[in-house]
Order: sequence, then structure tokens, then C-alpha cells
Amino acid sequence: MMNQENLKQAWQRLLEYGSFVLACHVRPDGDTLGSALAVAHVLRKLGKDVVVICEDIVPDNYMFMPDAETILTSTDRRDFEVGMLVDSEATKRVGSAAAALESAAVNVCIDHHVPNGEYGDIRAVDPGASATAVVIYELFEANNVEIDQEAATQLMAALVADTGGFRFGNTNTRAFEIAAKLTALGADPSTIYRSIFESKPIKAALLLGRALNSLEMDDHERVIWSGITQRDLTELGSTDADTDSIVNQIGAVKGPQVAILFRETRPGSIRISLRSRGGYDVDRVARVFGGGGHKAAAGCTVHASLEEAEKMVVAEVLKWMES
Ligand SMILES: [Mn+2]
Repeated sequence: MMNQENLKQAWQRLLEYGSFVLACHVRPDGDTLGSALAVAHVLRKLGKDVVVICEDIVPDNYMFMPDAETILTSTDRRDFEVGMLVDSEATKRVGSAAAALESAAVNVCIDHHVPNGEYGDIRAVDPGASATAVVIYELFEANNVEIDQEAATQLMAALVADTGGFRFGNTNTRAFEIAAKLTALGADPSTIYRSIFESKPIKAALLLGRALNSLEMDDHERVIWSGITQRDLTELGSTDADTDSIVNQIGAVKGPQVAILFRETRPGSIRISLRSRGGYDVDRVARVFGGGGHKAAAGCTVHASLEEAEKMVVAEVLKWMES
């Protein structure tokens, strides 16, 4: 947890300014969206001029969050006093929103990823936090900022999303304590959970069906994987966003240590998502193919046919396992 004095200083410095641009990262998740919305909501209530930018369209399952419809995909304005990165630590993660951020007089970073750099004149970064929403909650609490039902819902959605509904390895006592407080402030865990995780379009469910139908495992059942072709997407009228949670479903099979989803994003280009359990490091495997991520979740892109990509990556995983 960040030191109270630093949280107080950071917030007091922010309040000196009047106009803010907040940038969510590309391929947005619930944490970047809910966290940015909560900061925007609170600042607007204080009479500030706030714009939230997310280059990619907000996924349907996050549209229930209060103020989600106010998020813009871009802005031509270059007159913001403050530019804020929310849930990322480098402007290259926010696409075209970087220009508005870089033109701002003051740069701010609120994040929970392990820092690679030192972006921002004002920083609230805590790698020990389950979500950026935790850092923001603590920022509000340290400064006696009123968290209304809207802000509580935005923060709770962010926390639920980043912890996979309090199931992932990043779930800790702070996450539960803050969730309890947000619930007391009016966030409804059941509605939030259902909106995020149980609001799949039928085409996404059918796509998951295809992926589960074509599951494969190596002879020793250490790795499990499946592939989705362009044809699968076209036939079901699905988009890439419909593939997002499939790898977690593959990883729900008992036995294998590593689950992989191969997605043909266009002919000859395969995007690969890897998940592991039992401490096996898939980041190392993703790096071999120019990608990366975390120990338990990583990704990369391979230029090959779907079949070739499956062979190469599974072989690499098995090689690491045997070494
Ligand atoms: Mn996050």
C-alpha cells in the first residue's frame, strides 16, 4: 500500500488544476475503464473539466458502468492541463490518445503494473495492488473524497474484472476489504459479476463451443490447446472480442499445466494466448516468439499457418517443461 502522505500530496496537487484528459489502454479491460470512469466521476463532481479517451470501443459487457457512454475514442483537444494514464505506465499503451496526454502540462500515472519507467510528474503506482481501482480507492480514502454509488460501482467493476471475480492469484485481503467497503457504499456485486462475466452474446457462446469441440492435448496431457480459424469467426459473425475469455475456459480442464488458444487473426497471422498454473512460466515461452506478459498469462503473435503455429508453440512449451 502507498504511503498516506504520498496519496494526500498526489491528490492535493491534482486539485490545483481544472482540465484533465484520462487515457485508458488499448484493448480495454474492466480495470482501465472503471478506474478512469471513477476518477472522472469524482473530478467532475468537483467541477473539473474531464475527458476520458479509449481508442478502442468499450466492450459491451462494460457498458453497464455508470458514465460508460461518455468515453470518447479520440479528441482533437490539446489544451488539457493534466494528462493521466490509468492502468498503464507508458503512452505507447494508449494508442492515439498519447498526443493529447503528451500535450498536457502535467503528466500523471495511476497504475498497478510493475514499473518499467518513471512516467509522470505525479505518480500513484503500486504493484502490490490487485487492480488500479485499489490504488484509486486508497487515493480517495486518504483524502476523504466522497465515493457515491456510481463511483463505488465503477471501482467494484474494475476490481471484479481484474481479479476474475476474486479468483486470480492477485486476489488478496486488500481486494476483499475494499470490495466490502464498496459494497457498503452501494456497489452490487451480483449485478456487476453478471454484467461482466455472464452477458456473452450467443455468437461468443457458439464460438466457445467450437473451441471446446476441437481441444487437443499432448501425449502426456501436460498442455491443452485449441484453435479458432477465420472461417469460424466469419461463419458465426463473431469478432475477435468474442474470443477473449476462451483461453480461461480451456485452462479449466483438470490436468494440463498450460492452456493455449490460437486465433487466426488473418491468413498467416496467429495470435496466441497462454495460461499456466502450478508456477509454470509462460512469459518465457511467449518471449521466444517476440511476445510476453506475466508468468501465468502471456501472449504472442506468430506468422505461420494455424497448424504450424500450434506445432511450434506446443513444442516450445514441452521443451521448457522438460528442461
Ligand atoms: Mn489492471
